[in-house]
Amino acid sequence: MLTVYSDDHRLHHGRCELIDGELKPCFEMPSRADHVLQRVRQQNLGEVIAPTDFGRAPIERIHDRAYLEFFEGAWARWEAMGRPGDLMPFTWPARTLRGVIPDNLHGQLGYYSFDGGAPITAGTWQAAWSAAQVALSGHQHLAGGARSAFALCRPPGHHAAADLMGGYCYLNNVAIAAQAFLDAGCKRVAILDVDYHHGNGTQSIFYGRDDVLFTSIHGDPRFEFPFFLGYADETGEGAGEGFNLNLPLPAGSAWAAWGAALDSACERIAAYGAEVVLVSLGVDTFKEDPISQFKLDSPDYLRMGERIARLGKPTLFVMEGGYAVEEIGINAVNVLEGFEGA
Ligand code: OKP
Ligand code: ZN
Repeated sequence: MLTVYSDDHRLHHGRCELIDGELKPCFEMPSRADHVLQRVRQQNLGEVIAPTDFGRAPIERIHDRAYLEFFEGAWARWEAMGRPGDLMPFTWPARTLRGVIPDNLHGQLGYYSFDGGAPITAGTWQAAWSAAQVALSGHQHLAGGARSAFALCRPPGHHAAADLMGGYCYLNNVAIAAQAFLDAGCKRVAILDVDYHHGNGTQSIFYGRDDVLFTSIHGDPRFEFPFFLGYADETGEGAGEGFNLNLPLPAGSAWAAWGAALDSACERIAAYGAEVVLVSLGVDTFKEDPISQFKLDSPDYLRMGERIARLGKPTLFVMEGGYAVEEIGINAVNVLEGFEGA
């Protein structure tokens, strides 16, 4: 399987995040991608190539233009203010407040974010841009006839909505790639989000549409981030009614429950008649993940890949979360090897 990877991910290195009442080093760190790449090479998964740059147009198919302009220019504005730290939001237009776009940088950052978990650093825009190009290059490879590809994206993307960053995400890599498939002539695209966290951004982008089926297995939002989306009763709206499937699971879920949910998601994808499957591949379902509460073990990821392969569809894997840095490579590449071995 081909891997698409860009060193630009290193340009994004947030200093800290607020967790348990303390500022701690960001869990979403550059070494994550390094470990995955190292494992890809160690296992001889296949060729590793740099992305092609497809420019801004395919990103604008998903993201709001003003949001992109804000994100691209935010660091320069922050730097001009001479502040030492990363740019992080702290006020959001929650209930009782107005969804206006203020002039102030922090006001705008609050408008364009949903949490304080997506710091902007000097290289964040470039890193996020390149991650989107990595996903688009994965699409290009499948469009050329390949059965599968691995887009080793960092930063991740599935929490990012059309005009919102949050949850370590800025540009929705998997959504951008899904739209590229549609724009190239596909009629039915399925997204299978196996990250521990619900892909609220991806769901919101396609919620009113029937050309993308979104399916997700994740920690029940009643107890887990992102808390405010990802419930089982969210089934789509308008033309998209019936084209959104959330499978929330309780804390502590291991392969027995998780694998059964995967069967359900795969059955839905097969019934949909998807022409292509995009997997939002987070491996923060791992039992040792420092911020998650599922109990998958490394061999379970082989089974995950095998089950996905049994769909018999062209498949693009897009990297999302996974914070047990030492094992992230083994677990992510196990999915890919399970897929290839099936
Ligand atoms: C991203 B992905 C607040 C952070 C709250 C955010 C988790 C984001 C997970 N400092 N936690 O889905 O793996
Ligand atoms: Zn996650």
